[in-house]
Amino acid sequence: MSKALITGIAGQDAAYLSRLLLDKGYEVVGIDRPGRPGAPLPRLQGLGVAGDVRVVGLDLTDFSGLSRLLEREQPDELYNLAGQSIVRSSWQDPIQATKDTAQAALTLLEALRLSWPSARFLQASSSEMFGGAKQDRWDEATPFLPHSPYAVAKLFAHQSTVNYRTTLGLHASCAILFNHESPFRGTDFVLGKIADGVARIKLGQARTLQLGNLDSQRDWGHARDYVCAMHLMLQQARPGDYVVATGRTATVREACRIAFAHAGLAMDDHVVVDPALVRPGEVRCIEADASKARRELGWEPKTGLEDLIVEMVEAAHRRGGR
Ligand code: F7E
Repeated sequence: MSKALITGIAGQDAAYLSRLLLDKGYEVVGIDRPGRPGAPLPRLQGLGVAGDVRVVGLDLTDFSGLSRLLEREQPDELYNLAGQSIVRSSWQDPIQATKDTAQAALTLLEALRLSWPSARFLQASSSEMFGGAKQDRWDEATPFLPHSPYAVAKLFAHQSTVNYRTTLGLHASCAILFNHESPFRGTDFVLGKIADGVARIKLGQARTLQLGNLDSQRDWGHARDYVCAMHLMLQQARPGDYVVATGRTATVREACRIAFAHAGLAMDDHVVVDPALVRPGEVRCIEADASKARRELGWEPKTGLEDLIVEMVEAAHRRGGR
């Protein structure tokens, strides 16, 4: 039986990855923040796997704690999905964001190198690392130009992973993940906020939905599909870096129209632009090119934008708004 260690076990991606790996017969151990022993993990519960994942609490910058954990668990695969994920919040506490994302990844890599180098390592990198890249098509060769403390920290973790692979020979890979969502997404993210807002309007709990830049563009996929790419990456004989995206870019306005139309509502009657929500230094995403993942991994996203949004709106409606 293969064993996987997953950091950030409370998060959306860890829930889908746990489900995938358990279905494949893996033993799954999750790492949560310390000081939350026995705390409920609603996303694991939502996918029916809370009882099947063994959870340990550990600070990911605790080098000796991580080394002891690796020696004890001896995992075949280690997925680093931990870190603060709200880009805007990284401006409020850039030092903590850097510790959680950059220092934690380096500590994991160093503990792996010294204690259990045979494990295969996956770093969850982000398309935010491209930031202000001038190209219209973003792939693995596009130069990085990070725009936020979040993106700078992600880039440090990404380059450290590349470094441990190319210089020290670890089987270490980076999934350069574009936006990926699911019904587990909270209202800090635009699709989660739209799904929640539409459900609340439909249920008569609200009349308007305040949003920022409606012309902003993103490539949105389903988290359930993206964890399949992560798993496939660690099954390859040679490690590497892969863009994980659908290849379809849409505006926030388009996502909104799909969500409101599904609920039988007219977006223009309810959406209000709040200038305070418009981001300065917005990341511009024109087109993501995931052809390397399709070609080398045989990976294909199964869920399109419409189905993703419908799943999110229906889940928010069932929850009865938040
Ligand atoms: O913003 C615009 C906003 O907050 C998407 C994280 O998973 O993906 C995510 O980061 C777009 C932006 O995600 C609102 O300006 C308009 O253009 O859903 P988001 P994000 O910042 O792209 C990357 C790849 C990650 O790595 C991150 O961890 O939507 N937008 N109006 C809004 N965004 C929010 N949150 N709220 C609004 O009212």
